[in-house]
Amino acid sequence: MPQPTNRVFSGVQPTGNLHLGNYLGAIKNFAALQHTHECIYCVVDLHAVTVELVQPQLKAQTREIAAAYLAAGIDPERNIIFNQSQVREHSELAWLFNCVARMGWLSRMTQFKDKAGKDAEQASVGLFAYPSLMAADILVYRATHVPVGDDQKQHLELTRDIAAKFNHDFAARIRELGHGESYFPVTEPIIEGAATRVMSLRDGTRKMSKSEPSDLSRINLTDSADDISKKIRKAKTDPEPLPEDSKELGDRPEAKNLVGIYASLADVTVEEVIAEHGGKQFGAFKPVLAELAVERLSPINREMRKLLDDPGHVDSVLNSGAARAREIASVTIKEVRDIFGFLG
Ligand code: AQP
Repeated sequence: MPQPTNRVFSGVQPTGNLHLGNYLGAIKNFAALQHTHECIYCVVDLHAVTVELVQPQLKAQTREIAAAYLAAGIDPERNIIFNQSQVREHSELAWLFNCVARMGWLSRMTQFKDKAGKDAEQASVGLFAYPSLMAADILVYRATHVPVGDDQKQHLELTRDIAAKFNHDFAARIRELGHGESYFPVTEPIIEGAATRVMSLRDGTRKMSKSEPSDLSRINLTDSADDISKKIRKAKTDPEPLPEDSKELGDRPEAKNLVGIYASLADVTVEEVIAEHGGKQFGAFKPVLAELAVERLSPINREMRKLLDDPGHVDSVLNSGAARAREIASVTIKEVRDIFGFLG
């Protein structure tokens, strides 16, 4: 199959508490890219069991991510929306990539170190091998671009390393089978916008995260308008007013975070936010930010609730997306099996 030149793949884990960071860092960009690229968006449920093995809410959480994609305006006819575990080719390619990737590469992954914590011996092998599965997710579609938040940059580099090693080690076979000089593309990350790393509302040095125990640390996409306003009102800040120059945000993590969130929600630059609000106390800035957040997130929240009241519809979107995804992935797997030289 010819190598696509304009194909986007990305995904979100159904681990609950989908938050503003996931929206601004990833899903908002997913929706924008559908106008210029061929897009495949996945609910990466196989990744969701790498930390917590037993996930009683897995189906509901899978539907929640799919509903967020749809509510954010991603068109399921024009793009492919599906859940990963329905397309077995991801797992097969991940195994093969486990044999391409090197222990040393995976050992350097900071997300493994963060998520495994102090007792890495007790972490699952799946959590360690997570980046191989992520590389398979992307490369089983030979995707050329991957929109992600800043925290996924290192995993994307590893995807590129796996593609490069595969292309190098199998160069002769790839040529012999008529695939040209390389089989997998060297995927480009798309890390764009004013909020590529949204920080916790309780601690501007920590990433906003689904797994953070304090609910006040994040704005969930399912939060009501009152909850959103309350969380922004309670967000940690320093006592100084907003600076008149955006360069002075550098050593003020909480102020920088709130300004970045504002800029991304308003689709303006950080400099424009400072030009308009520089010099204001947080007592004046927070209500304006809360109003904007409610205005932008409420329609998504409403649409998600509506969709989640009709799980049959969400399931049919995922099922038909999976069938379309499988058509592409099965061709890749067949070609990769040939390149490896497996019988049958
Ligand atoms: N705080 C963030 N700011 C900007 N982007 C973010 N993303 C996650 N957190 C932020 C981006 O959201 C996409 C989906 O993330 P994921 O669910 O697949 O995994 P994650 O990065 O592990 O997300 P969380 O929310 O931090 O979950 P936990 O707590 O389980 O680790 C990715 O593109 C990610 O970059």
